[in-house]
Amino acid sequence: MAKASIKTSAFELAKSRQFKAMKVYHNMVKARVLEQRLIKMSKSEDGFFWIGGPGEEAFNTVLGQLIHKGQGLDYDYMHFHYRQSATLLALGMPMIDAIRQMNNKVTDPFSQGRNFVNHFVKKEWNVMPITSPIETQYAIAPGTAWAQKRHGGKGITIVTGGDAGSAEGDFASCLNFSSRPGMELPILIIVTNNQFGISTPFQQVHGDKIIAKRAEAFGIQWDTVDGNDPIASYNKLYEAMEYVRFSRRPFCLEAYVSRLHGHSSSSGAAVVEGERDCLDEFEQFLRTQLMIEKNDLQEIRKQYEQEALEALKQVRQEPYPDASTIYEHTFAQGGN
Ligand SMILES: Cc1ncc(C[n+]2csc(CCOP(=O)(O)OP(=O)(O)O)c2C)c(N)n1
Ligand SMILES: [Mg+2]
Repeated sequence: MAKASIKTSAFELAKSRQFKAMKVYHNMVKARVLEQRLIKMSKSEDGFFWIGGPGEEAFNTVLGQLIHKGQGLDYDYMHFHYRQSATLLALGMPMIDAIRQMNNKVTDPFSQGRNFVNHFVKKEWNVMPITSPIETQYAIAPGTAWAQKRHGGKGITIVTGGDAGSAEGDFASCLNFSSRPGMELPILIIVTNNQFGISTPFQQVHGDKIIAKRAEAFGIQWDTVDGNDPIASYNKLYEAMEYVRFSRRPFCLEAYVSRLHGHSSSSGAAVVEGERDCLDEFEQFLRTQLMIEKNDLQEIRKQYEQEALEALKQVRQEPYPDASTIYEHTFAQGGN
């Protein structure tokens, strides 16, 4: 079988005028380098558990670039999955903050060292808490979309999750709540299909060949996209987001992505042979279509590797949370 690669031509790239190739590349490399650093931390004494997004950098980077970032109903709300580091970086998260959460330091701005890595939350940017129980975000997301429908304006809600999780009832609830006649919601429902739920292959457990097509039964428009191609992803996301933003109706998009290091540190986090690598493919594209030199690309990577290393050195010096704070920010304040 021929090796799959980016199908977009330079002409199509030129057509999508707002796509900034080097800006996308920078963020993709930064995200890959960050995740590789986090994996190394999980194998040394710098972290306990890793889960993250190597293989989703193309799709998640352009998603982040298209989001209207801000606080409150006039901006986009995000209900994300745990493979979304590239999106947070594209929104402006410093690399060091993810490293702080991985190292369980009190300086971690998302959970003060208490949650797993890649479990972001940021009120100022409308990033709702990422949870370990999968798919719950699909049942919750219509809540912000509903508030935005009533509020008016151009803010939309975006929810992401995996293929396996779409088998849970929360996904059906999301389709149902987003499409009630006369109360259709401004929500972009994204499924990132990496063909696996931990160790269960997609083909063994899904009678539905195209997950997004399930939206059709609810009168929701849907589409699929090659999530390994940042240009195709940009164009498709741009169209889908414009549709939701201006029609105030839902849209369901399924992106086919890779899972380059397996499920998590629980499955070893080793490189998986045979998966498409969006970064390799985009580098190839930049070199052949835009004549960018290999050395220049390598320099960019080195720069982010240095940033990640310096960040780790700094984070190692930072304090852990104090045991006395264990019940803060829980339902059982004070432990009662
Ligand atoms: C409600 C719930 N059920 C089961 C699990 C265990 N679990 C963690 S990740 C995962 C697989 C998720 O697969 P998918 O939705 O395809 O997302 P991916 O990890 O592939 O991105 C499962 C079953 C969980 N965390 N929460
Ligand atoms: Mg999956």
